[in-house]
Amino acid sequence: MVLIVVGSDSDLPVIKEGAAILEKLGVPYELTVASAHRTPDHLRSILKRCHEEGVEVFIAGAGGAAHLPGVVAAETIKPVIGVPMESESLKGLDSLLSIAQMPGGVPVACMAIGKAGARNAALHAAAILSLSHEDIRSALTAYRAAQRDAVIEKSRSLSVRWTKSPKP
Ligand code: RP5
Repeated sequence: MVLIVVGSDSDLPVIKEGAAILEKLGVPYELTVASAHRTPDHLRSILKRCHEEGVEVFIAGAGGAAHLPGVVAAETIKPVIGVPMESESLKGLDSLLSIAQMPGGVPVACMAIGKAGARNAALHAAAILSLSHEDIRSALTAYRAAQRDAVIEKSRSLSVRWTKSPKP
């Protein structure tokens, strides 16, 4: 249902955070490495195959002059979610702006830089799929409920409660 593509194997530790969430939600996905500038033909052939196989949402992660999500979006009308990778020199600001600032006409949904973005890309892909897949809608609803319960539990265990009135 989802193709996750990253521009380099150096992006894998980050994007795997998102892949783990798709697994948790029971969303079938393929994870691959293909670069818009280093392997353009390879990328195009992967996208063509994924189209034929019925992939419904694309997640593309890249860093620096991060044109990979835009190039993926150029090849499909299906939703494309971009994950800006943290770059060494500009800490991912370059990646963020490259992905977010797509000129009007060919959209890419841009997530946050790094691991938070990778996780949110998976959750956003699941949200899109949940419009037409009941099982994913249930899994996503359960995920949100578990997240809420975990925060409430942490809040309970951390809260300082007055046992006596504070001295004036
Ligand atoms: C981009 O260049 C990749 O997405 C990666 O984030 C960045 C650096 O790639 P490597 O030089 O580590 O292969 O294409």
